[in-house]
Amino acid sequence: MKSILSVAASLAALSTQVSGHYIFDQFTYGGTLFPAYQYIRKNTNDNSPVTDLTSDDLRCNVGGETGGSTQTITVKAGAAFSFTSDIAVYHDGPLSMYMAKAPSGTTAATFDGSGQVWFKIMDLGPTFASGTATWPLAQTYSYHIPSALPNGDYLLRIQQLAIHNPYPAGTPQFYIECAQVTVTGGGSGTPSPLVSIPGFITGTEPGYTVNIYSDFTNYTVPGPAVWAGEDATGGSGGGSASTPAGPTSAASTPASTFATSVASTPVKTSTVPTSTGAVVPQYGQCGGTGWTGAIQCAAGTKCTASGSYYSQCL
Ligand SMILES: *[C@@H]1O[C@H](CO)[C@@H](O)[C@H](O)[C@H]1NC(C)=O
Ligand SMILES: [Cu+2]
Repeated sequence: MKSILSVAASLAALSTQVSGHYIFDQFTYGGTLFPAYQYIRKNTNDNSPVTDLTSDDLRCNVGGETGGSTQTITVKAGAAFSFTSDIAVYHDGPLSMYMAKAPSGTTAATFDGSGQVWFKIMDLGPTFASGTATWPLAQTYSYHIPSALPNGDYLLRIQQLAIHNPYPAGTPQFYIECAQVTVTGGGSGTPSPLVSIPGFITGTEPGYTVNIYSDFTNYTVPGPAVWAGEDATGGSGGGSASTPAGPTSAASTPASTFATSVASTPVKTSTVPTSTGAVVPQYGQCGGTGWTGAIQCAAGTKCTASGSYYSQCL
């Protein structure tokens, strides 16, 4: 016979599961939204976050040390992809994407993500307007494989850092998944800076400790800087056996896929800028405090922050 305590414990466990949150279980490439976990590592913690800053689970979520039955998808440098969650992200916080090359002797399916191997390819922080922050809450997050990325097997990691329960009373939550990709048509760039996960966020960063409900006027996404040369056209053209990811793939990819786009189902309806809006030309403003205009940069340019107050397409 169950004691009251054990019943309470099972109820608590149940409600932990049910009150879980969201999970990026679907990958889109080449216009196809693939079934859950086909190319994304299957985690074993349902849709719950990781909160331990020292845990290896921060790499590819709980249960994501290796690929299991997850397949690896071939993607072209420069091409667009998306991660989609089961329900739209609804906890305030920034979103980032990282990649790590599988060292020789490993594949995207077998690599555990250990070592100082991770680099960041995109960040999405809040926009500030009239003292109100608007977070990039959505169900689908799109970006592109960096055109300067060398060919090979990579883990492609999405991370939403939920900071809706401010530290230290609350603990920020990491919602993470890893896709397994083989990059072709790549360039000759050298991704940097490289960081280790765990270790890349120590818990002292303002973007981790901030109270978003009090005097919240600027924000820096935690973790390393985004790889600055990710879309630089590779060297002098000779030398590499790989197909340059040049005009061909750029021309066949719509301009919007080169912007940091937040696609579909914004949770906060009124204030999420654009997604259907205009494309901002090179040097045009695409973000910053108070900015409510278009945020999608023209093909070949990227929305780059010059501090929190002004971002332009460069
Ligand atoms: C906002 O900017 C100030 C001044 O640069 C800085 O000290 C603070 O850490 C920033 N806050 C966040 C949350 O990034
Ligand atoms: Cu939650």
